[in-house]
Amino acid sequence: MTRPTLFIADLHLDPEARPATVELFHAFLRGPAREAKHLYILGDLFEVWVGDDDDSPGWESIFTGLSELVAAGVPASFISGNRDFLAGTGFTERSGCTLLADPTPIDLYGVRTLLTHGDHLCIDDVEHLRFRAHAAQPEVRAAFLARPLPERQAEAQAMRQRSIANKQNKPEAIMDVNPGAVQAALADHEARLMIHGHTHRPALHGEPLERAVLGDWGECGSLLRCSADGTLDLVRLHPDLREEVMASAPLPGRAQR
Ligand SMILES: [Mn+2]
Repeated sequence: MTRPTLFIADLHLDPEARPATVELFHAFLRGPAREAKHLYILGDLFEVWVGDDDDSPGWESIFTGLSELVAAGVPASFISGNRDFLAGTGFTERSGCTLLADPTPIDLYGVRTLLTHGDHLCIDDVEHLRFRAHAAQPEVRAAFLARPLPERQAEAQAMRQRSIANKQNKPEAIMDVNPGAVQAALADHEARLMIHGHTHRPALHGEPLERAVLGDWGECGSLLRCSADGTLDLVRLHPDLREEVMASAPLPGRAQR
């Protein structure tokens, strides 16, 4: 029997501030993730990632957990988010994950599906996109990575404070994906379905299903499971690993085989 494919995003792992979420992630990696055909992590795995040389205590166990999953025969792929876009080859070597471009189309049991973190679809948030474009420049990245680790950590901390303050002044709609940007991305990649995170608004949109949005992790986890028979389940993962199905939909227009 073909195994299900799992998608997660926005864990915002922070071993110091939120150890319980890290514990739940470990339990997930040792438990439900082991049944998967493939695990896709669609960005913001870390609350913040300031460079692959970050050896803060706590990260290592997360890398070990991921590499144990991969060693057990479950490939894991990672698309970086706006919190961990500096994850590079050091991250992939330490975790065993494959790094994918944002966006990346995949064949999901016969359905062409576009995977993305999702923040590039929030085109109404001009300020955020300006920052992303700036930070994506190779020379800007190199200059930031050349600074001492403690300095980068302090800068990231300051940016987070500013971002929290900023969000309070932004209308809700600005921070959601733009429907036109979603349609354009689907058309560009000739995809039927999109799966993304970032907005922390877990839902299955469209009939037939067109867009699946992953939830963020806190006390509970959130995952999207696509079974080989073509059913997508949006699942809340409780701390005791109990799974609560929040929404279900069939894969859209699956090619007959
Ligand atoms: Mn994000």
